[in-house]
Amino acid sequence: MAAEKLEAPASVSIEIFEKYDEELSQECHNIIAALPSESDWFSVQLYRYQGFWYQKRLIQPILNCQKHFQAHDTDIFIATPLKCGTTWLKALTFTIINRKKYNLNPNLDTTQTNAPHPLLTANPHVLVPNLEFDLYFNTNNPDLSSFPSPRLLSSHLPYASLPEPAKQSRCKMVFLCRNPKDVFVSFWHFTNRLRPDIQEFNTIEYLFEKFCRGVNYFGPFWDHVLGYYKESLERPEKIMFLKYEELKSEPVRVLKDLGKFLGYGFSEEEENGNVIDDILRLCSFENLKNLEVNKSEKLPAGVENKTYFRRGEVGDWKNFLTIDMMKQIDAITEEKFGKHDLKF
Ligand code: PAP
Repeated sequence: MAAEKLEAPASVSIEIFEKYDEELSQECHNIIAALPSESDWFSVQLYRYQGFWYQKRLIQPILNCQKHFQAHDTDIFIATPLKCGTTWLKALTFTIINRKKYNLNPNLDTTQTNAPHPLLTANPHVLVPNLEFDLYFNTNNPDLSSFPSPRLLSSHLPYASLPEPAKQSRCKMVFLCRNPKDVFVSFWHFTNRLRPDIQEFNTIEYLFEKFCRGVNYFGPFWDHVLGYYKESLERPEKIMFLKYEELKSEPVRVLKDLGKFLGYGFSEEEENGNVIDDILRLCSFENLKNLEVNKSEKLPAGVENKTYFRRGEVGDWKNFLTIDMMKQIDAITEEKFGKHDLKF
C-alpha cells in the first residue's frame, strides 16, 4: 500500500459537528429515539433514518426541508453521495448556466464587458448551497425568495428522502456518482483531514468495515446510487445520471449533454469556439485548487476549502486498498449493481 502522508487536520472545531439536543424539536427527538444507531468516525452517533445513515445534527435539517421546501419548475438540483465530485459539478453547472454573465477566461478579457467570474473568489459550495447542510441547517423554513432563477441547489440526500415537491415538480436533477473504491479512499482522507486535534487518525481498516456495511454518511453508498439510477431510467427528462469517470474521460461530450439537459445547450458558434474549453479550464482541479480562495479560506461552517481538493484522479484507490479490500468492494458492487448493468 502506498504511503501518502496523511495531512494534518483542518482544525475544525467539534462543535460544528454536533447539534445540541435542546435545539431539536420534540418531533425530531421522538424520531431519533426510535432510530437504530452506531458510532461514527468522530465517536458521534450515526442514526439510520429512512434507510440511510446520518449524524444527529442532520436529522432536524432533513425534517425541515422535507416539510417546508417548495420547488420551482426551473430549479436545478445537483445530487451526489459524498466524495463523488460535488465540488466539480457545482463549479461546472454554475458556470454553464451563467456563462453569458461572467468572464470565462481572465487571460482573454480584452473587452472587459463581463464581470470577473465568481469562482475566482468563492468556493463552489458557496455558489451552490446545499439543502440539509446550508439552507435548512439552522432555520426551519428559510426565505429562498431572493435566489435568482434558476435556483441552483444541491443535496446529498438519497432520492427517496428528497422533499416531495422536488420530486413532483419539473425541476431538473443532475446526479453524479463515482467508483465506490475511489469514493471510499476520498472519504477516508476527508475524515482524517476533518478530525479534531484531539482525535487519532481513522485507520483505513476501521472505516472500510463501516463503509462496506453501508454505515457512512448518506450511505449505504450503493443504495444511494441505485435510488437515482432507477429514477433516471424512469424519468430521463428529469434526472441526468453521470459518473465522475466519464466526466474525466469525455469532458467535452458530457458538458454538451449537460448544457442541453439543463436547457442551456451550447450554440454551434460556442461549440466551435473556446467556450467549452474555457469552462473546463476554469473548473479544472488544478485551477480551482490553486486559487487563493481555495487555498486559504473556509466555508461558513468552518471546513477549510482546501479540504475539497485532494488528488482529483480516477483509480487512486490502487494506492491505498489491499487486494482483499478491492475484492470485497467489487463483490458488493457486483451484487448490488450487476443486475442493473451499472459498471465502474
Ligand atoms: P463533498 O461530497 O464533500 O462535497 P466532493 O467534491 O464530492 O466532496 O468530492 C471531493 C473529491 O472531488 C476529491 O477527490 P479525491 O479525494 O479523490 O481527490 C477532490 O479532489 C475531487 N475534486 C474536487 N474538485 C475537483 C475538480 N475540479 N476536478 C476533479 N476532481 C475534483
